[in-house]
Amino acid sequence: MKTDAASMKVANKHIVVIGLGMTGLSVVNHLVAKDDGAKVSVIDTRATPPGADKLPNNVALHAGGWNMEWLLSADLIVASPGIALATPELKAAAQQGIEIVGDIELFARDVAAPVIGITGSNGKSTVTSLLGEMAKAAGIDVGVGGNIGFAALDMLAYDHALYVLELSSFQLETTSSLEMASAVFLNLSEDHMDRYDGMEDYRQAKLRIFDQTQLAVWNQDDLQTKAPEGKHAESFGFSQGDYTLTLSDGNEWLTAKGDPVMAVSDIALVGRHNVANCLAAMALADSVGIAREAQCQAMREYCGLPHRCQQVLERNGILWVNDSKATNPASTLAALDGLKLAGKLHLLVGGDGKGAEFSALKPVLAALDVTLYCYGRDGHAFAGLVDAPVMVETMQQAMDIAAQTAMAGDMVLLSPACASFDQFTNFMVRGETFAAYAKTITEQGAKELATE
Ligand code: UMA
Ligand code: ADP
Repeated sequence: MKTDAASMKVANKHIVVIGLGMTGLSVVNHLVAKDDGAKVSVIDTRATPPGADKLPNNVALHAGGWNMEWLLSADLIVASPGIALATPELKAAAQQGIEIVGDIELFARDVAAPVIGITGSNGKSTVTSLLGEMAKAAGIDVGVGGNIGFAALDMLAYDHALYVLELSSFQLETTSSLEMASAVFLNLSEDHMDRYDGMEDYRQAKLRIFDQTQLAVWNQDDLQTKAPEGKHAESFGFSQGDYTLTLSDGNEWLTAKGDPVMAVSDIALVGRHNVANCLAAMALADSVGIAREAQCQAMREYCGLPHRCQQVLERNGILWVNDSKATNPASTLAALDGLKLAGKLHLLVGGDGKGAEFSALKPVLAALDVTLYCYGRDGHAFAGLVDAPVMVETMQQAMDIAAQTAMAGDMVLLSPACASFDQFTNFMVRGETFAAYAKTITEQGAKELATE
């Protein structure tokens, strides 16, 4: 642990933590473990915040709204990523000069090993976990966490030799002193428009990842990700440039700085977007000296995380695919890219659209034999994309109809282009519900057929 001035900033202070979800709880535990005289209080605007039962006894909680007395008497506010800095209460605190940081800033102040950071609109978790696998294959004691679903501060207790951090734009907004060995901005597409004043505002939040990195890695196919000049020692491009594809004997090869490393056909992950993800992961792996053989081993073996274009069931020749993590239009486009089916596509879309615009899907859907099922709060926003959409209230209703109409060779794909929060706790619960319900209704259908 660092013992410099930065790390001492929280000693003997009144620290108010905003939010008691995964982040808030990790912040509380981190601050309490320091045992340095700081008084820690928590505010969560939800009536029953998820972490309340795990809160240490000596930490006070105000739930169900704001407590301005606590907030405005704080020496330091640690805000969870789910709470916007533009919230009037936080703005009032900022105007009084109270410092507001996030969990990653606290992580930055105490981390004592190299850090690699990954941001972008899509592919963050895939690249983060793949890079983690590469490091493990090289025998490195690596911590993998952040926005991927394991709070960054919870990793510090393990004293890892390397940290691979997935960073959301929300986390980057509240981070100012994270020094990294390398960092990547994978791609930019519309997301979180309910939190940003347009795309440029969102992009600027993501570009903060390059503020203090030795090596900046950006996507040469997406110039919006380009690292600003002069802020870092080195800069590499992927997709085109330093980490790219070359052709050899008619086969595509992942190629690093002119060196053909592995045939694309040997990558275990499926989909064109994952080729770009591999190139980005290779650039980051090189930055900390992970051997090429370890990189290749991970790329040959790693099949990806659940809820990302994951085949969950094949029954009666019908394939059920869970892409619940497709929470914006670009990720749904990635799922449809190059999709070849013997039969029809039954595509389930809808949920919480986060203010997004879905028209980019229209020409892609026009080229497919598809039935579009629109459900959830913003399902109506998809209605104009095809001629005869199936409009329903819930994902399960869409699945019932799909199960009744699908034939051998068809695919039922949940790739909703929306967040899940209108009807589910999170994208994982949505994906698990999809997988479980697919089994239930196809088994029921089989029994009905047997008794006919
Ligand atoms: N909330 C309130 N009041 C509060 C605090 C939170 O209403 O006082 C709401 C938020 O608006 C949000 C929900 O509660 O809808 C969760 O917010 P949170 O900040 O408590 O979230 P955590 O449980 O701490 O989870 C966060 C990330 N979530 C968000 O940024 C919304 C998780 O990423 C991340 O895995 C976790 O920290 C650990 O780092 C999830 C996510 O959806 C997967 N991220 C977004 C994305 O990937 O697009 C950014
Ligand atoms: P993130 O953590 O940024 O949400 P994930 O790796 O979890 O990214 O993938 C989220 C969704 O985006 C999935 O539907 C996945 O298939 C898709 N996806 C993954 N990588 C890319 C990419 N490079 N470009 C577009 N979509 C992608």
